[in-house]
Amino acid sequence: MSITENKNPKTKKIPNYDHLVNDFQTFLAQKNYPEDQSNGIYKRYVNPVLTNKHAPLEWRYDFNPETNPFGMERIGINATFNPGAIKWNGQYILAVRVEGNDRKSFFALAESNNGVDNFKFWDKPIALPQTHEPDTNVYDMRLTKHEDGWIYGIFCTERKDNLKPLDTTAAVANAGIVRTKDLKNWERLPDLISNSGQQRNVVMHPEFINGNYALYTRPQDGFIEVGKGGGIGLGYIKDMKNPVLEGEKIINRKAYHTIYELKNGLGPAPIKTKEGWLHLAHGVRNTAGGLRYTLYLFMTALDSIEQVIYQPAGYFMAPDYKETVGDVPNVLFGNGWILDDDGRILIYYASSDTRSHVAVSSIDRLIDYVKNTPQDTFTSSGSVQNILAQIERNKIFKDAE
Ligand code: M1P
Repeated sequence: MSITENKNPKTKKIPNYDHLVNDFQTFLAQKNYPEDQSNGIYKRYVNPVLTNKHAPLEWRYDFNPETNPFGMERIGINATFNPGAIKWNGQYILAVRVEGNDRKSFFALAESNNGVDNFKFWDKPIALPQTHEPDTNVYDMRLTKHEDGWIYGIFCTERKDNLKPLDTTAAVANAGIVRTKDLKNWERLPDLISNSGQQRNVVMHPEFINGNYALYTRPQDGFIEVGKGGGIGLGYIKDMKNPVLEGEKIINRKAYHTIYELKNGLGPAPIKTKEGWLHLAHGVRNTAGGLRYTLYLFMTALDSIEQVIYQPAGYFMAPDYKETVGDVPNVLFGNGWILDDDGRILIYYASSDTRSHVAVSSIDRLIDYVKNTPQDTFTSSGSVQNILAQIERNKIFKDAE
């Protein structure tokens, strides 16, 4: 196909963006609704809260007719996923992993006044300050409002593994750290210094523990494989300007024949409840169809954050049929949630590394869920025993009918 350019300035058409702008505004104004069906634990909302179509037109189009005579999209946005979350000045803010068609991801904040629809990106993405060793790619920011008065953003920074110069896929992952007081000005701190070769899924605990910062980690041997390491770790840092991780130990291990058999990692910072610290995490297992990522919950003790006191068996949320489809199929990943003033918990999660969603529950429901859902027995016969015991307990209700 050949394109003939109209070189006559009198008859030259100027691209008209009115239609695009109107469609974009209509799209952003769409209402979202909870699904009719629920398991009583949480309710999913029907529409994703953020997709690549939410990216502002100014990011994607060059509106100058001289430099963009065909009105073409210049910079494509591929995906908007794995958002960190915070409620700030009454607004629900997501720190989104936005990925361009060039595969690079970056962070951009999106805001809504109700947390379930009408999310709108701020005008500009975050221009992340760099360390002496520039990031090649950054992703999955966890936001923690710490009692020291700062909001910390801990994310994965990925760089080429220079020890394997001939392998163009070899990478090293570590935790990058920024902090802010207004979500506009970000101070970059040095990257995490730990004993592990690689780190991903690093999350800051919101309170000091014995005067130290506490960080959840996920030490791993390789970029993808956790190897002989893995599990959700916990370590301590004295000074965030020199973030040397000390005393790292695994508090939530991966285990054979579970949903976190291959690897696991913490999601957002835990929520403090009257019963303990509530955690959202992801577990990964291998299947004939590739890796499957699901979300699970556990709770640690208020007086000892290293101690898991409740952990229901199996997953809390798994990809539904639509969610299994995307760039990396069969993945749910959640690194942001908000405890609202009325006890609602808005769980932000992404499906298949492509788009972001919300599901809503409450603090009371999730405490009940972690305390009263049977724990893993690690055997089929144990699972059957759990069902038989429940049937037995239910008898008195059936007999009373
Ligand atoms: O592709 C699924 C996820 O893979 C990684 O998570 P993890 O380190 O736990 O395997 C991350 O790249 C994450 O962003 C991604 O969603």
